[in-house]
Order: sequence, then C-alpha cells, then structure tokens
Amino acid sequence: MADTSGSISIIGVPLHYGADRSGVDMGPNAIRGANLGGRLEALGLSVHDAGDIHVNRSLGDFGPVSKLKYLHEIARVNADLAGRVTRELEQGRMPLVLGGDHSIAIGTVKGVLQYVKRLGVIWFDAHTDVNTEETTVSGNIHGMSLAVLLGWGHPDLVAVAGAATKLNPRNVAVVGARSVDPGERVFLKQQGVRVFTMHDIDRCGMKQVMEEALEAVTDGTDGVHLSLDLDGMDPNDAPGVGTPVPGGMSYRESHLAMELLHDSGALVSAEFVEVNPMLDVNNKTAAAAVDLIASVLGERIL
Ligand code: 6HN
Ligand code: MN
Ligand code: MN
Ligand code: MN
Repeated sequence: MADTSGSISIIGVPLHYGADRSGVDMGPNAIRGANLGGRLEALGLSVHDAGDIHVNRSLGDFGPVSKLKYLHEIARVNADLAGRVTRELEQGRMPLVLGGDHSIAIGTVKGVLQYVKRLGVIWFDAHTDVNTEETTVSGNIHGMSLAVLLGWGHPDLVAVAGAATKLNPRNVAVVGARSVDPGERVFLKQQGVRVFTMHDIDRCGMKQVMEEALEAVTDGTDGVHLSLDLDGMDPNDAPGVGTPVPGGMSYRESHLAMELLHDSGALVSAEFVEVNPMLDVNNKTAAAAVDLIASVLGERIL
C-alpha cells in the first residue's frame, strides 16, 4: 500500500440532494475559506486541491421515480466521487473529502474500499444513518448511507463501485449517537455494528470510548476511514448543520477523538460533511471542521 502520510488531496462535493435542503452544498467552500490549506501546510503536508465533483444544479422536483429523493443524481455523483477517491489513493495521496451532505459517504468509502479492501470506519455522528427504503420516514438519502455501505438499500446505491464493495459490520464504530430511528435500532442489532452513544461517552469518557472504537475498526483491517458528520458535535459548538440534535460531543471531546485517531496511525482517508454555511453562526462550524481536520492530521498544542 502506498504511503499517503505526507500528501493530501482535497475533494469538494457540493451536494445537498441527500439532505433535501440547500446550503450544505456551500460546505466545501466554507471549509476551504476557513484557512484549511494554510493549516495543513503548516503541518508540513503537501496539499493538492482537486476541486469539486460536478453536481447538476437544475433538477427541479425529485419526481415520483422513487421514495428516495433525488436517487438518480445522488447515485451518479457518488459513482463519480468513488472513482476520484480511488485514483487519489493510487497516486499516493490521502483523500480529504469535503461535503456536502452525508450521502457522499457512499462514494468516498466505496472509493477507498477499491484500494483498501479490509477497511474500518469511524462514523462520528448524532445519527446512525442506517435507514433503508423500508424504514425511512424522511426519504432523505443522507440518513441511509451507512446501511448502503454495509450492502443494504436501494440497488442503484448499493451498485456504486460494485455491489460487492462493502464494509464488514464488525469493523464499523459509530461515535456520538443520540438520535436513532426505530427501524435503525433493529438494523444495528442485526448487523452487530458497534454504536457508542452519548450515554457511553458520558459514563466512560471519550478516551475509553475511542480506545474501544479503535480496537473494533483496526481488528483485521488495513486502514481506517473517518466519516465525520459535524452534527455529531454539540449544536452550541457546531450550529451550522441541517439536523442538529442537542446534547452532543463538545469541542474538546471531539478534538480528543481526532487526536487519538491520529495517534493510532491507521487513518487512510477522511471526510467532513453536513456543514451548512446558511445555518452557521460566524462561520463557527466551518472553523470547527478545520480544527478537527488539523487535529486528525497531527496538529498538536505543543
Ligand atoms: N445525517 N434519521 C433521520 C432520517 O431522515 O433518516 C435523520 C438523518 C440525518 C442524516 O445527518 O447525516
Ligand atoms: Mn450523518
Ligand atoms: Mn447526522
Ligand atoms: Mn487541534
């Protein structure tokens, strides 16, 4: 496997269809504008900005083709993204994907899986994103991406980068969950996905939670991907998200999680999603995203 430790490739995905709410499509540029490049260069990393994946702007109504909103365009964008992510890894660069809504994890993770077959995933989120066509109430695909990555969901989504391209549920850990739909609860139990809820973080602290999560995602794998939904953080620290849930991970807890993940030495790729500048307060959420990105890539206080 290529050593991607010194070289980062930024890929923007200005997609909002998975959240069915505009604003989150401006996330990539808000994160770039919070001095992302400067912070990464200060860490001695070589930074390449690959620009944005093209998203069709004028779709109008999502139409009656499916219960899943904007299915066709979301599948198309994710297939494009998966190819780009694989190419960056092949060229020895670590993909850093900026969302956009969380449906883009389908493309990012499937792209990484083409290169790292046995992959662990830390899914930092208030939600668990394991709805399917059968269980979804909203019809929003950003609430389904983790189920798709485990091989469950609409065939057009599961088919992205090949239906056989999927995660082993034993190597997935959700961190920070506090809003889980009834159908998702059943799915998580059936699949055996590790879910560290806010209750676990309150009781055991982030250090122990991350140690257990890292044990699960590194067991028999060749690398770990971070899928970080900014709504995992507490809305006081990250107000610019479309589906905020009170009682989340603090700025410090989130930081510690990133530092421990960096120290594991297992990180091969990362994505930061759901930053919505239209809902943000003084760019706080975009700035928090940059702080967390810097931490997971090795920035330290001293
Ligand atoms: N996200 N469980 C809710 C739904 O609509 O399925 C919320 C999903 C939120 C998804 O924040 O990435
Ligand atoms: Mn999410
Ligand atoms: Mn979420
Ligand atoms: Mn930091």
